Amino acid sequence: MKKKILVTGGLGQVGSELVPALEKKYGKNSVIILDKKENLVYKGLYVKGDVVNKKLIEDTVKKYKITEIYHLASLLSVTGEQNPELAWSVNIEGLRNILECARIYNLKVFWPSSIAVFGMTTPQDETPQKTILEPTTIYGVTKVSGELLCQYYFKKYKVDVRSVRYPGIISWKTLPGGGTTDYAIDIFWHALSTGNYTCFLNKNTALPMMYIDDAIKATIDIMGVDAKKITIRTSYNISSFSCTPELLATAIRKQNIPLKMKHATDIRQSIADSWPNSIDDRQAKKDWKWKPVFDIKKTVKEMLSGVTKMQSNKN
Ligand code: AKB
Repeated sequence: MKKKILVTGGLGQVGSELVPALEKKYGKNSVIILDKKENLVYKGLYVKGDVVNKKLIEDTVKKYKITEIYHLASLLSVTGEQNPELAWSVNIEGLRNILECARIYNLKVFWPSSIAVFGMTTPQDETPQKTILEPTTIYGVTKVSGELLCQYYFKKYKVDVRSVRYPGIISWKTLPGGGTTDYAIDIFWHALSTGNYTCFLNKNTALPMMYIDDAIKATIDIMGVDAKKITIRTSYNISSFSCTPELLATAIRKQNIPLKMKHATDIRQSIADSWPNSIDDRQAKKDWKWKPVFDIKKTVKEMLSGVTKMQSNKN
């Protein structure tokens, strides 16, 4: 059967880079985006709508004969804290709608979890695959609940749903919105415009990060392996590199970009403090041969050239 892929949140930070990668792999007409944002950029098939609208999802699945869903639509950690009720409804009701459709129409699903599932009681260094999950944010609560819901649908209904826990994702094509790890993107835009950046995290706050190309690779890789290889049906730890604001600023300066950084912490500091410093991803490496390509130096080079391009297009 021909693959027909629905990407919810397809116009967002990850979606806007996943969609072209899927089109490249499976063909131009294989992807349909569902997003509540106004579409000003995507030339392919696009449905405007919200993932909490179950009927719309079901109608879209039937109309386009969807075989797989990449369900990316989600509120992140900071926007979640601003509106916990909305975070619950989008992140949990939205996921349940997708899983229900997957159960009825026998669809394969990718859904991203996050390092936000971890909390203050989790070991913070080389955080294990199986460990204490007591998040402090509503975003983390929805991700833990979502992981368990995915596992439940797999065990009870044999829905082939696969997941990875994204770390902070660093990209330049679209701006992220509402995350705690977003400083690792903002810093490049400021470094290349004013040369000054006021970071909302302390200089020594370590967090797991990943360049977008590796996040896309993990997403496509896990969906491509034989189902028998997937031994974790909650969500896999994946890791690339960890950095602090200070380390990232130093890596930027090493590329001959003068950057002055100050710090003014806010609520995001306490969220970051509850998340791991680094992640143990040996299970993903073992089960489906996960291997990142971008270290901090390569990421900084890509970001500097990408953000420079974006800024010169704007002027
Ligand atoms: C956030 O900061 O909220 C996200 C995440 C780590 O899931 N980038």
